[in-house]
Amino acid sequence: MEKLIITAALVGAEVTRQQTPFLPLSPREIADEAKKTCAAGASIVHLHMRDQFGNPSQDRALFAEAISYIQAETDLIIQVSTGGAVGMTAEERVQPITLAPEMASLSTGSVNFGNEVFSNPLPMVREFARACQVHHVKPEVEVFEGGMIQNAINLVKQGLLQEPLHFNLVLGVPGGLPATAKNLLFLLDLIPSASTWTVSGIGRHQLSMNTLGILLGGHIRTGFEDNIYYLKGVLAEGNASLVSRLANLAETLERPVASPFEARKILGILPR
Ligand code: KMH
Ligand code: ZN
Repeated sequence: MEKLIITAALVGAEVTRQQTPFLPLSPREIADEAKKTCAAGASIVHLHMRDQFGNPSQDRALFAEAISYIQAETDLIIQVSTGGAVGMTAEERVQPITLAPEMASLSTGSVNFGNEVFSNPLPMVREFARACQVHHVKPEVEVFEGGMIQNAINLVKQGLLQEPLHFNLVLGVPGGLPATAKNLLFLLDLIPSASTWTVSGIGRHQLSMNTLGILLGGHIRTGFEDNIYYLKGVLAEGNASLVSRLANLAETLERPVASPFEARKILGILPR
């Protein structure tokens, strides 16, 4: 099996300081958190930003500030979000791609998201895929439902995505595909055989989905974006504690953890 890539999704768009006091918010806090997760075994950070009030923001300048700290202080692969938060416009969401990070998330379809809808009409998805091409950004295809995989395959046929694709299979979003082993295997059956993949489990499903990812030869995503608890009722005191638990588990299961350099090789990302 390949070495294991651990992605740390540090902050997301939905979690609040009321829910956990350990949530990083400012670019400086997010960069400090990135450094700690790097030391713990992460090789990719998935980034969202927050404004001065802690609200989700896709502001280019906020991303630029956090990215400049992270690049100066670590060799992490930076993956910006193009998902942003429910209700944001396409113009808002696409902003961080123009900074030409190494990676960006790209959701290839719409899904119910709690009581709301995470809306990704195909013309907008095509526009984001084109922006990734223009800025030489490797997309991570975010999948919340099986149909999103076929949409990604169609984008390959249209020349807007290149194989091998890299997927993040997100299970357990309320309104999306539930987090079960059977559903993960169902999604794995749908992705093209040359693809790489990572798995995210939401809330209490994070550890079980990550464990399956390690055992099945995929890669894994953890972090506060998906889950804030270390154990039932016990908050994780930082993203790094979630990362190091997985790094230890992977070592126990004899699946060595990839460095950022090794992760670039696995994903076919050329060093800048
Ligand atoms: N915040 C969610 C609505 C992404 O980063 O690409 C969408 C999301 C996906 O977080
Ligand atoms: Zn995200």
